[in-house]
Amino acid sequence: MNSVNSALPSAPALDESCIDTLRFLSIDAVQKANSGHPGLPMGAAPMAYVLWTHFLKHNPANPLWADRDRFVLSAGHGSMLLYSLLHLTGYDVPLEQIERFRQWGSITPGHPERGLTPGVEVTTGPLGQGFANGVGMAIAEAHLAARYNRTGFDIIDHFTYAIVSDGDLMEGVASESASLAGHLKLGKLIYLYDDNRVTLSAGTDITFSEDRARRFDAYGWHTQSVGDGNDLVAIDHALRDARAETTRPSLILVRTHLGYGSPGKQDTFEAHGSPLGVDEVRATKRNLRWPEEPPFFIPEHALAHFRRAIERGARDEAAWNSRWSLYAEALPDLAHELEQALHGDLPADWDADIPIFPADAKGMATRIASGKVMNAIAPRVPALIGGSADLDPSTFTALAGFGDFEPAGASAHDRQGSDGGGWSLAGRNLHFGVREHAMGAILNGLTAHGGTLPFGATFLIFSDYMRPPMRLAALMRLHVLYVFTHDSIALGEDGSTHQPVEQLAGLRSIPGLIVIRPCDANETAVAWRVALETRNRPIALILTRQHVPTLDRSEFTDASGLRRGAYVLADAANANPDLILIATGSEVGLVVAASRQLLERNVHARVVSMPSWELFDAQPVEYRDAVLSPSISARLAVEAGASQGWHRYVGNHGDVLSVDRFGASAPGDALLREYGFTVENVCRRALAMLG
Ligand SMILES: Cc1ncc(C[n+]2csc(CCOP(=O)(O)OP(=O)(O)O)c2C)c(N)n1
Repeated sequence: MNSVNSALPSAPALDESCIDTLRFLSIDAVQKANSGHPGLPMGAAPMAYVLWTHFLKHNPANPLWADRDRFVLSAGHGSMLLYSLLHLTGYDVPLEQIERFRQWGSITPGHPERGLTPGVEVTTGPLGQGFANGVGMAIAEAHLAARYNRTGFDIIDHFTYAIVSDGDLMEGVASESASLAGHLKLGKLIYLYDDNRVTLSAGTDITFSEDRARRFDAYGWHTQSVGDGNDLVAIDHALRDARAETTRPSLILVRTHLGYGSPGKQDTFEAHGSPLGVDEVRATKRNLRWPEEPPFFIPEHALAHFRRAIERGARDEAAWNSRWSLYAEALPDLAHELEQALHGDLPADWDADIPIFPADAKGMATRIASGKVMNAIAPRVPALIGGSADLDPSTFTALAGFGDFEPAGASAHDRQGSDGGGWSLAGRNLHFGVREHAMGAILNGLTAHGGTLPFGATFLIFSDYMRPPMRLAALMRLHVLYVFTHDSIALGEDGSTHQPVEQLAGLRSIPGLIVIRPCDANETAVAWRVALETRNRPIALILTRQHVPTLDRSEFTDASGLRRGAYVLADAANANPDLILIATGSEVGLVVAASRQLLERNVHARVVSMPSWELFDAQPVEYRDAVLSPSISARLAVEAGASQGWHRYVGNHGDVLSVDRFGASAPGDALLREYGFTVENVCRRALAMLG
């Protein structure tokens, strides 16, 4: 655990000057950009100052140091506060970049973006996401500490802090993740709540009147209130108490004022999201006794004070490095394993136990094959952790015998739902509860933290509940895995509410997300290989509830063709196809059967398995043309989902057998029949296309 730097107030005039530097850098940048959010930085500057100069363990020279404290500005619209902190404490965020806030090519975008600006841990802006990301980071810390720390070697030992706002606390994902964080007793999670009681369009008195402290008390959080957001000593004390509280996450409610210091706009929603205006900036500077000129003024003594972070950071990291050396010497295997996990590298032979599934006409649901593959991978890939949103028995995502993630002291002999291996913070099975949205955002926090390769599972239909964090995972280029089962109307009796129709099209529209819908057990195994080997992108595996035949790969092309997104599973016997049948997932078996029947009528079909558009689109044009030969315009795509997007592959003369209406409650076989997913209908559509 890092020590606290020094007691507050250090020197009241210096503190004040540093805080005003944060405030005015922020509002000058917003004013110059003529766009942005000045209000939050002005009110929250004191708490940010206390946290960053007195508590936060970080090294501006190495923003990726593994054991740094994590800081999330969940209210991403207050980005200028974060950029000011990064610049002042010595990150590679030069003043020119502050002056180029929100401009083309700058590293200071409107909302903080991971990967663009050194020191930005996660992309925030969609309110509530950062709140839940922090929960994921704290889970990562607690889990890695439980697995890798040894007596005398606290290799993983840091806090996760965030500044959260009214909007963050109003969003449902904050409630979901706060509930889980309280349950998990994440004692090293500390949030400062910028309680300014104003949002974008009004005061919170018209929308948000519950007692926030009692709400978080009820979640099992430790709550404290600071009545005056400018009271540095009170903030300092609250942060100390929060750090001392080891069994509950902390929320510190700090009463602040939006647009603090602005004579005309403080406490009004006008201060939230528009520049104050040249005159009001001047009036605010006068009010807080700050030089009106030049803009972007940074007093030398303030800069020097902030920049002490560089020396402190170097010292803290050096101390950690020597601890690491001793650790690596004493426990080389453990150190190697952790290092690999932190780098996101796969161990040698990680895939040695992935099974090859024998051909089987009755086959196996791809969700079941997936479960077998995961359990073959898990012993060899220690970083693989995850779970489902209360659907383990359906998604087959339990890692059997690898423990259940629960706080220490949770005696659980008689608990239901164990995946075996004991309940502890070292458990690799995460039980998210019925909280898909939080699950998605927590997965982002886990990957952003580093050291784990997380997966989350639910029914494909409920991926809708996870869409905001999935989009952010893609935007942040995070290696997060999603296992979505029950992937079509064929799931049957649960009916239209549970039957995905437009979800595949929706997921495929997210830039950067790789969607893979394997056709059988062996494609599922290859899909898992791709999922683990791919770095810097999220991957969604789309799996069936129902059995699908395991294809005989001595007859059909090897399942490794999945790596290229689409491949010729079986070409026309005469090597001169009349048409191409394209299918994904459970519909591949159907088109294989149809191709046989067409052959009896002397119609020669090429069968293409197309598990992933994204992987296929990334292939060179020669390969794509070899699979979907431009000379063959008769193409029928078959997928039990919305047709949107398929015309790009079947062309103007092609056809799509799809589901463009909602499903219904009936046995899966009956539904497939009613919706036209039969050999006869595929043949009929194929023949119609050929005229
Ligand atoms: C999910 C989501 N919905 C809406 C917005 C648009 N928005 C940005 S800030 C804001 C109001 C936030 O108020 P608060 O969190 O109190 O921030 P403050 O006014 O203190 O700056 C809104 C609605 C958003 N960024 N994210």
